[in-house]
Amino acid sequence: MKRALITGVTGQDGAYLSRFLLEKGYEVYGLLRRSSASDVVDAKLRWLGIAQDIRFLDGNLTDLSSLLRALREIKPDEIYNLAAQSFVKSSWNQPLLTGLVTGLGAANMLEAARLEAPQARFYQASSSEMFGNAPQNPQSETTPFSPRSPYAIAKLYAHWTTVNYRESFGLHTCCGILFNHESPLRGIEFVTRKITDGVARIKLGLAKQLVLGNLDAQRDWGHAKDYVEAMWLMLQSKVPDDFVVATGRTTSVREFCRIAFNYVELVPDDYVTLGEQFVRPAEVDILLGDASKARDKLNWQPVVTLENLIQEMVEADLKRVRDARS
Ligand code: NAP
Ligand code: G4F
Repeated sequence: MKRALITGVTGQDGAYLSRFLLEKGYEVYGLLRRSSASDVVDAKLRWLGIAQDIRFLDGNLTDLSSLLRALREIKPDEIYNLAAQSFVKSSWNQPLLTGLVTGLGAANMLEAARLEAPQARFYQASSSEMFGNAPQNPQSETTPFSPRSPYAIAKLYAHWTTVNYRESFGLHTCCGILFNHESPLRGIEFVTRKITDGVARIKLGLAKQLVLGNLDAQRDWGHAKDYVEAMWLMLQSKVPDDFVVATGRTTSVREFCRIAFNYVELVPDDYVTLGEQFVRPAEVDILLGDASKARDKLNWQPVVTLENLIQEMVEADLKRVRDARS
């Protein structure tokens, strides 16, 4: 039975990846950081009905000793480094924390792997945010990076450190340059979930408006459950490499709103207002991925369409809001 260690196990991707690996027969270990909200921190894993199947280890990406101890104890075959301060907007308010967790945290994890589990295959959660306002659309593995947020800068440090550990020490490390991926388990602060939650509240009479920032930004949105499969496929490949994972379709926030409101037979113009507080100091205007390398070398392609993703998210939020009311 293979063993996998997931950092960020309580996040959106950690939850879907855990389910995927459990279904493949893995022993799944998750790094859990100490929280005063320990009764709810595993909510996403419980939503998928798998919290009891994860073996939790106490640790934090900023504490190298905890990572060394975790790896010494379980000697995993595969390590998925998903933990991060992952909310781009917060990275301007907490740039040092973002650098520490999202950037140096990955270096800590790689160093722990080099010392305690050098045979383990290592996945790093890199991001399309690293492309910034790229000179060309779509973006692929050869597009130059041009980060526009403290988050993207931290991810770039983690990305190159992961590549460097492959080249310097021969570790089997892969970076997945994932474009935005969403699900009913997406954090409520991200725009897609904020919209589907807002649509549900408005439809059920609990809210009158939805305040958003830049409606013209465009993102290449896929479903998280498709993207965690790509993570796993990368680590099954004999030769470690880096891959873009995307749908190849880009959509504006405005159009995402239209589809979500339309699903409950409403129109966004009656409810969406603009709030300066949600506009970023520097924006990434458009992201559009070219995942042909992942398709050709990993035989990966996304299954869920944007329309189906939005439908699933709106339905889940309608149910959540109804359940909370009753
Ligand atoms: P997420 O839902 O925000 O989850 C982040 C996870 O990191 C949570 O489990 C969180 O734990 C954990 N974490 C934060 N700080 C930590 C620390 N100091 N030590 C240990 N754990 C810590 O993120 P996601 O959407 O699942 O994304 C997974 C990864 O992929 C992230 O690295 C993200 O930056 C990257 N990524 C995401 C996307 C996307 O569209 N979703 C695209 C590209 C890359 P708590 O539950 O305790 O907060
Ligand atoms: O949903 P977002 O906050 O995601 P963003 O910034 O693209 O980052 C996500 O995807 C990255 C991959 O490219 C990941 F690396 C990262 O960890 C995260 O998962 O914002 C999407 C777009 C932005 O252009 C933002 O300006 O939506 C725009 N937006 C407009 N109004 C808003 C809002 N974003 C948020 N969060 N809230 C708004 O009210």
